[in-house]
Amino acid sequence: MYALQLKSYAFGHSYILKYKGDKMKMKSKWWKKAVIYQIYPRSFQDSNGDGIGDLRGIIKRLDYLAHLGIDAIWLSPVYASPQDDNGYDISDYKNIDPMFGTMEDMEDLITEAGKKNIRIIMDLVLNHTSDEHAWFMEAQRSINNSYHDYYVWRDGGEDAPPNDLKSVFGGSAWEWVPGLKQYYFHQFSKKQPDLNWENPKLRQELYDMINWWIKKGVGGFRLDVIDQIAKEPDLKITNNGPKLHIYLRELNQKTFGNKDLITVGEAWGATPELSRIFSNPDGSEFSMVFQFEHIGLDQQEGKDKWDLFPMNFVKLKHVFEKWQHALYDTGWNSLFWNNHDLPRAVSRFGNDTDYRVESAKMLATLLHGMQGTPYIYQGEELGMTNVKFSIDQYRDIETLNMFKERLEKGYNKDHIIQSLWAKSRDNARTPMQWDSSQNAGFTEGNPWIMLNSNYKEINAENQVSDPNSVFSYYKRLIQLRHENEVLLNGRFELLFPDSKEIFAYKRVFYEKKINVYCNFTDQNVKCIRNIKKEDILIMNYEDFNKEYLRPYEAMIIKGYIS
Ligand code: TEU
Ligand code: CA
Repeated sequence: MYALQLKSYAFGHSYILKYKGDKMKMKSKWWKKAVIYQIYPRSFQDSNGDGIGDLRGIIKRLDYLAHLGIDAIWLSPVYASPQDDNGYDISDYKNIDPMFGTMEDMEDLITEAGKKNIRIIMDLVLNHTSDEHAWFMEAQRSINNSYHDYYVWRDGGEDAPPNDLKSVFGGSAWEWVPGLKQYYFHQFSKKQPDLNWENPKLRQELYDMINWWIKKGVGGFRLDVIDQIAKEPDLKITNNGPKLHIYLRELNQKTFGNKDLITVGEAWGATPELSRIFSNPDGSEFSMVFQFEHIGLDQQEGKDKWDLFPMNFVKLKHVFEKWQHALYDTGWNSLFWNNHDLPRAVSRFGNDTDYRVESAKMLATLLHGMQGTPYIYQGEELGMTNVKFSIDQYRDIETLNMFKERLEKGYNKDHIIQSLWAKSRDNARTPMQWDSSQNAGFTEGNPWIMLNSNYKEINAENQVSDPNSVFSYYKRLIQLRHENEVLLNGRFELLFPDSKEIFAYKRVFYEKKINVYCNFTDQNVKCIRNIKKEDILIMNYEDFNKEYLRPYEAMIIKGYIS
């Protein structure tokens, strides 16, 4: 196995040497071959019985992650926080919330993970802080306070906000502070005031904080809503503001720019053109961004995610094709189906009843066959599913606000609940399903949010030892990504672009190629392929058939350009 890895590395390298200087550096970046695993700490593993996952819990599960074979963990925020938005409201960037443990636990996690060659990617929230952050407490005291300008303030009369900009979580984006006779701007909850990036002192404080984390030995950063930092609220510009790339280049130069770290910016407003700037191979901004175009295809046009609509499958293919082409050699893609804000992939894009295992593997094949860095969201590797809660079982601020708002607007309650079952962020936040014991081995106490009742059937213990499980399939896929140079470097070519059932594509690297075939339906679909058993790199059925693809069948086949 090791020899094989070396060989493919050597091959990649000789190719690199023939290539232009800049690209040489680029091709050898570790994060291009890496598979990242996202942990939502409060739902991963509790170690002290308080019902909330914590850092000691993660340390306990590092063997599981090493066994899966991932290269890095993206850790959703564990900093001190009032938890209004589950940690995305930070009150102290340089402290760990006691709920999750101590700074010593954090350092242990970095060290222990490092021993298993797993890097820790911190989640940086630089667009806003908590309203309980010391800066905001000061800022609120008086308009002459030196921290006042760390946030975005505007004059206005009571009940007359500067404009009608809305918060992502509902209601106005402006909050009135009577003592100051001013409004502050918040794109998320009112407990998440936006930072003012116009202020160079604020920017420098953020850079110092980031460098402090870099010194602790982290492997990189995921940057929360980073395309929203350069807002111009008077012009109603929230993302991609005119100064965005000036700020990002400064951020890069003052912190991670010359370090061997992975950086991934969350950018809901990213287009392919913008993403070439964000992920420019010259390293001036980030390694890559999360863009969400494939995530918005199952909602009514011009409406929001709650307004459900059947997904346009052909469009999905073309969206992936567009991004694969656009960033080839000019940037880098991140590959993901889900995260802590999104529904479970198998429920959303697959079939979580009759073909749960097949479709979970199919989705994994489809994504991991493309060019980019794949992200696995905790539990995805088990084929965990969405949950059908009643309203009192939901915990997420976005969900609860939306429910209230839509009820007030006169929406039918059952209709709202249908939207929540499909799209609530809590679908992704039910506790990790470790085994079939009480609370799935997540906690010995009362879990902060209910478990998905299917944990006796879907859990890690069942799957780790089963060679046919979703888990074992992910493990093999990850291995393949580490070894296969066509997966790393090959260009992308969509096959059967108009098929309404099959998602298939080629990856081509010099004379080598691979073909990826995925059936997106629960029917047999005709698809004639000339396959030899020895060329199959991975497949989700035990045998193969040259004439048709069975329900949710998927395979990756290697070959040569003839
Ligand atoms: O998410 C950004 C964001 O815009 C989401 O809130 C998204 O709009 C929503 O989930 C889709 O309906 C990031 C974090 O990932 C999220 O968890 C935070 O709540 C948010 O930023 C604020 O920090
Ligand atoms: Ca705990």
